[in-house]
Amino acid sequence: MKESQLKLQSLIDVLKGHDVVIQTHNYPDPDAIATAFALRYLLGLYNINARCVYCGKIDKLSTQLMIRELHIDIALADTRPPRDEDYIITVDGQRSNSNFTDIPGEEVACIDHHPWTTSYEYKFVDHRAYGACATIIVDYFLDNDIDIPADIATALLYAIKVDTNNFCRRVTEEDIKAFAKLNAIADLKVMTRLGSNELELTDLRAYGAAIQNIVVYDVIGFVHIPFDCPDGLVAMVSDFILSLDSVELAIVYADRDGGFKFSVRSEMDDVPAGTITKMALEGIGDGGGHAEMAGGVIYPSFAHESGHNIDAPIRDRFMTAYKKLHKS
Ligand SMILES: [Mn+2]
Repeated sequence: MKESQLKLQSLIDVLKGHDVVIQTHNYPDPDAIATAFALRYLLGLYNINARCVYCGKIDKLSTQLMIRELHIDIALADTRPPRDEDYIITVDGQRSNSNFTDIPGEEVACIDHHPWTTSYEYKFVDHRAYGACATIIVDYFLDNDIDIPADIATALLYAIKVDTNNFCRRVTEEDIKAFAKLNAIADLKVMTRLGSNELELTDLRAYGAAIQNIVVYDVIGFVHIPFDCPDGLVAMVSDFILSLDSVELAIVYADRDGGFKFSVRSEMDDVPAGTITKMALEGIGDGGGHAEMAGGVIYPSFAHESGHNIDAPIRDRFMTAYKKLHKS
């Protein structure tokens, strides 16, 4: 039997007879949403009743467009909270990650592609270091010879495209295989519409601030966006700064509820984004993630202590961590 046949079977065994809630990470992105959407359909084929929930907000218009165009049924967890006896599957992230709100119900399963950081013991785990979490679900369909409906194929295809930054980030052979299969089924008109609506007019304010405020030390580009913006936008600005030829490490942060929200990108082998973010924010916040991309926060209490001059201590912390990691 193929790996994904066994995996799907053992997931079904765990869930059988329970009401299931599929929880994405907070402020879900296309990968989290597509994974939940496709998994719900798949479980339905095995007579398991599941629904998809998230916490936070769906803050990007292109992600809202994806939900509308593909008729994806996902709701705020608060609108109908799970019951304590419900079984929860966390997708595209793990319980006790800072971007997973603890909702009622028992977390029994996790399907994720991020570095494994939780010590929580799930009854079922499918963790694979693919470029997109969606690719794991595609394997379930393919290895079990299950047809993929067009809406679901389109969501999964878009998820892989976005999460791998158009096949430029952490792509594996499985992502490419999945993409090839999905491309033959997906609604390519919807794909085009999603792809051509990724930038919003209000996003330009953040890009404008980035262009104005960028400071480059060595190969590190620092940007402070002096207002609150959605996580996805901070990430897009970080990608944008990394695309500068002189920048190999992008550190972008925006004001958030009296503290700061970080998005970090690295193309340096010896300076993983997750590691430097964790080191730099230790004691004043929290952070972590992949070698190429990471996120983090500074708590409001620290931002208060530092008063107006917040940029200098932030840069110092990252430079100190950088010097420890970077050889030569
Ligand atoms: Mn993902």
